[in-house]
Amino acid sequence: MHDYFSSALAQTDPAIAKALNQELARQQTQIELIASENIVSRAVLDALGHEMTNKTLEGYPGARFHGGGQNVDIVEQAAIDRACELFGCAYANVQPHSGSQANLAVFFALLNPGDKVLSLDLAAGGHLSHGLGANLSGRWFEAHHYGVDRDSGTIDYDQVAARAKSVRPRLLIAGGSAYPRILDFARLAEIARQVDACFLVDMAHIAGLVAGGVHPSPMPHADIVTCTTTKTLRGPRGGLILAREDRWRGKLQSAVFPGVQGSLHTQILAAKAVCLGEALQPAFRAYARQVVENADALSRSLQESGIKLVSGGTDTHIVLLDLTGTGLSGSEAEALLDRANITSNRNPIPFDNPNPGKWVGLRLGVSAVSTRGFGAAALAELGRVIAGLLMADDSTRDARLSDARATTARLCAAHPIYCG
Ligand code: DSN
Repeated sequence: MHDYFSSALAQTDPAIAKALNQELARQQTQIELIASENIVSRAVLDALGHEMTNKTLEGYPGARFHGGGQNVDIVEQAAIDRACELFGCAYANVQPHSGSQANLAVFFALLNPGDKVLSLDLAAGGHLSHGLGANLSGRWFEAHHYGVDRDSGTIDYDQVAARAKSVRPRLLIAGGSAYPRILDFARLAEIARQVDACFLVDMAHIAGLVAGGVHPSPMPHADIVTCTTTKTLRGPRGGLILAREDRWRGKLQSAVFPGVQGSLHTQILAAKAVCLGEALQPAFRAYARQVVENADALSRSLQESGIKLVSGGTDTHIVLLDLTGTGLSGSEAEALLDRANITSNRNPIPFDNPNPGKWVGLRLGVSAVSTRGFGAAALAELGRVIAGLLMADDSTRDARLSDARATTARLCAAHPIYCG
């Protein structure tokens, strides 16, 4: 007989408990190199699993549509205050359920259906919520894109300026999911000003690097900034909307609720507050420094081993491999690394085939392994192992896979997670 309030999941639902345990074991024994992933603290996990999940609440602190919200008010206000302190902004909305929801709310706040937006092309590292045809942002708004220079793989700001002059967008968007280089926020803001566009920076991937002081902040330049609390910020799944000035408050508050969302994910608000509090600690700056040092070590090691990188390197946590010289597609490379217990994802590279099955990019990111305690020497070793696998032929592949598995096991054992 199970007791509803006290029986553990393993007793009440063994099938799901087993899958969860297998997932924990997978994370403990695999090297996580997906650039959008990280490893949250026990404190964040405690908040995520808290009974606060039972609370239904709409509205904002002090102005709710349900009773009993006093404790969630404390949590949400703490998250707002910490976000403002961390990023140096006057406005923060901590309710978006994801980065895409945050972007959708900004579209809803600033644009009318059919208005023009100008954003980084998906294959050049942009994001689907910035105007992809299959996404609401591209279906209900007129999306135009700028790309990167074919030779350097980096944004050609003159081209962005020319595109902005011809398109005349209402919203210029910077940021994305796979651009490995520092963005020139001042230049992009100037381009937006010249065409009377609002300037949105989606810093989902780099928020933790900005918070940790190793990437320039978009805050002095952007009208509005969105991000996720996952990825480099090392928190729960969810989004934030931030603004340097308070002038957008009314529009943004009502765009999130009731515009595109209803009630809060209350336990996630608590986890966001915890992660933002962690990011304000000096240890977070050390973590952020380690992330860029590790990405640099991985990028150098891959290149020294003969692998080509988009833009020739990285300034962030992202390393984007151009597999054209290896004969592998992104999917094949992803599957090969998976056999060595290294997790990654296929990705387009600039000017890539639109068919995902034919993409020739592989995206790696070093946030999770940096959280885990890997240093630059481990990343250099991983670079050699990965390059060896990607360039193996039929006569060498099995031996290299076996060596790679041994390396993965050794590194994971040396840097355990969630023990005890
Ligand atoms: N945008 C996706 C990524 O970067 O992997 C999910 O966050």
